[in-house]
Amino acid sequence: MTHADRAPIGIGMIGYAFMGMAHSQGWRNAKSFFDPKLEPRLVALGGRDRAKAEEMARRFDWQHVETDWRALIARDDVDLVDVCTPGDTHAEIAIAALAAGKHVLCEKPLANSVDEAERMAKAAEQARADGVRAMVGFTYRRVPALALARRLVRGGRIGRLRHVRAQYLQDWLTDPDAPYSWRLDATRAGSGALGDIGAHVIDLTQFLTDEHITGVSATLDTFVPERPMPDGDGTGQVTVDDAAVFLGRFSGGAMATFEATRYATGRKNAIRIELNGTDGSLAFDFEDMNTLRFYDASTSAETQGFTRILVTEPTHPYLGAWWPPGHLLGYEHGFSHQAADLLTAIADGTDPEPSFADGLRVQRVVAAVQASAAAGSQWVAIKDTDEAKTAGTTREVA
Ligand code: SOE
Repeated sequence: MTHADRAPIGIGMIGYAFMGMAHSQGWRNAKSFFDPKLEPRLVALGGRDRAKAEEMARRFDWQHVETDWRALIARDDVDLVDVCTPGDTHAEIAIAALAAGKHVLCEKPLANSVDEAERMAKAAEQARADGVRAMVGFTYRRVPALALARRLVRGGRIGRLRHVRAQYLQDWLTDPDAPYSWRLDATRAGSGALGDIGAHVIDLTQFLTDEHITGVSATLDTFVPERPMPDGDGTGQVTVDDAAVFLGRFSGGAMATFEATRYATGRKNAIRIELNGTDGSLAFDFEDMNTLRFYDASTSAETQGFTRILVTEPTHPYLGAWWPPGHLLGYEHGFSHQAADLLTAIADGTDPEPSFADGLRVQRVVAAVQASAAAGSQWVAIKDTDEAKTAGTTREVA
């Protein structure tokens, strides 16, 4: 197809902070490097503060600004709504956009509760009948090394899964004087480290293994219960977890350990995943995100060891669109992969992943972790809608 053949698709994005910036770059680079069948047009940027929104629209080449998200959704030149707002607004905005016939990309976690996530997943299923698509933004699935890991697991290269070890470690709240923010307010964020970064490793491990977490035993903690307001006027009560640690079981029987914390002093954005199977292991660390370590137990003892795969070959997921081997990718590239895959799904009439149903599945695990922690780390089983449907039973606790 030539440039003239590219059908345009109008993007309207609500929110322009960290995620708004990452998504803006993602849409632009998806167009430039992946040349999708639908050409994203950055039509409208939504933000309540017009001056700030106008500044970000100028910097990231958005054509128009709306200060009311409802007006943005109502625009005839907006075909897809990209929700980059705090979690307490995801359900209202996404459901309204789907009802208006707009495709939706919603940042993670999908929602602040299972109830909200269920309503969103139902709205997405209803809109799907009209060809409207919805995706939730668990972008780490689209780190090439992790997409390669999934390919190896699905190819049977590590055999039957025995252990899943997953951590998401940050340290931006270690200082007790770090200021209060919406992320520390349960009414805005739903939960703390658990739903913000724990949600990533919950989704990632279910993606990598193609299995579901069927139960958890958890503990949560809030180390600093009160923090100075950013404007210096008083303090705010922290009403979310600072750290989550939990055990889990996967539907294929594997044992799992999870950790999500904002107090891992010195760890800035360390996502560490290790999968141990009967025939091998895979290990990944986001702080070395272009490599994947693979242990193949079928090789001779003489040469056995973890291989350090540099995931920059054109045959590796997504790499064909970027640079020659050895020229590394970064955090922001996952947002281009996410945008490109969503545009392709819409153009092809297929279901983008992760779906809102995948997002709901993560929300159920988050709720089970909270329920377990509130019940003295009691084991909490998790209803899995798919299995419940087929088995005709509901193994629901959370
Ligand atoms: C938290 O600090 C955060 O910004 C998460 O909200 C993002 O999802 C993660 O990608 C980086 O860290």
